[in-house]
Amino acid sequence: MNNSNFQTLGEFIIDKQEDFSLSTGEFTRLLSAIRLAAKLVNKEVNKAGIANIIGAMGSENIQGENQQKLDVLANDIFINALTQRDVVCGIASEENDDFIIINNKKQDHQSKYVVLMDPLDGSSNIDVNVSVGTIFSIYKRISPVGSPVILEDFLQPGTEQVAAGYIIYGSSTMLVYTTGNGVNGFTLDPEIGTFYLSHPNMKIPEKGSIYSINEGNSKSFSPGITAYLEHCKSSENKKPYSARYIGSLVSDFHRNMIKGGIYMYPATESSPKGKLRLLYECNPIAFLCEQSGGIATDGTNRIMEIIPSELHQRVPVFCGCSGMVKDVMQLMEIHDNA
Ligand code: AHM
Ligand code: MG
Repeated sequence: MNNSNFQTLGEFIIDKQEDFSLSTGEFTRLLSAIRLAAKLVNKEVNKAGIANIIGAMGSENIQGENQQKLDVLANDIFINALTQRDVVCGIASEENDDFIIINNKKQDHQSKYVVLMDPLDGSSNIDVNVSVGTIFSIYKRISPVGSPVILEDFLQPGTEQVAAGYIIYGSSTMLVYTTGNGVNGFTLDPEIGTFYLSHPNMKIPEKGSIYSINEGNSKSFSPGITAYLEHCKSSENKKPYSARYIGSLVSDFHRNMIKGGIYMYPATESSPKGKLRLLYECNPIAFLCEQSGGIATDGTNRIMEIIPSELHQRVPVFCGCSGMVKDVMQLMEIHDNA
């Protein structure tokens, strides 16, 4: 294959920068830092299996350190890539209790962007060789430039996102992102370490026939959700929908976006507010979902309009094809509000 015919992610980012006449290049450099961190995490994820074998044999790495857990390593890689380039003034991560104030080489807190991320979502899947992902979300700070970031810079509703995306470390590695003008997907050529535009202007089908939910929790589902699951399996549809649940949000959402489907994580007995995090998982996925033509809701509210009250807030989530999400919302309206 002659890859030189295809647009690279780097070229795409620069082309888009030219759309903003007042652009300072800071956002372009921020996306470039994420692209670099994605490649570094990809390298680590790909060697996870062999590292385990070496680890199991009692070996240490070259510095004599024990193997670091991959989600912690991914967190460090993203934080380092972002802090070393003066492209963000703060980071909040699913891996850290509190947000991080950044004021590195460029003094006086001059950067205007904050990044919120789940550096390695679904990391329990690593040991069984199943795809995992990084999810990120970018906002402009609301506190004045020149001062340290504050909690309110991170507690903005998803509608304020400047960009959001994910990296899926799968049978191939892809970076998928939006800046509010549609969704574009880039596939990594691992031989030369370059992401190429492979999925321009991604659109989720209006209707689909795949449903993704941890049905093991079904005893604690509301009557509306139970009715929707019956609908998924019923012969009212041309044929029953297919159940597909990887247990790795990025992989389940990515598949549903391409093939058409719905992802659901409702409130359960053990997670009464839902399991997934509003800021690190639901908002960025909701932005991508809407930008590709889908819907993302907590059952009643648009995910991106929820006003966050804490960094690690959890919410129920239903996202995917608009037709499917409308169906489950309608059944919840009928059965759960009675
Ligand atoms: P994590 O952030 O601890 O990895 O948890 C998030 C993951 C999602 O990727 C996935 O969809 C969900 O948790 C699976 O949860 P469950 O095992 O309860 O079905
Ligand atoms: Mg997660």
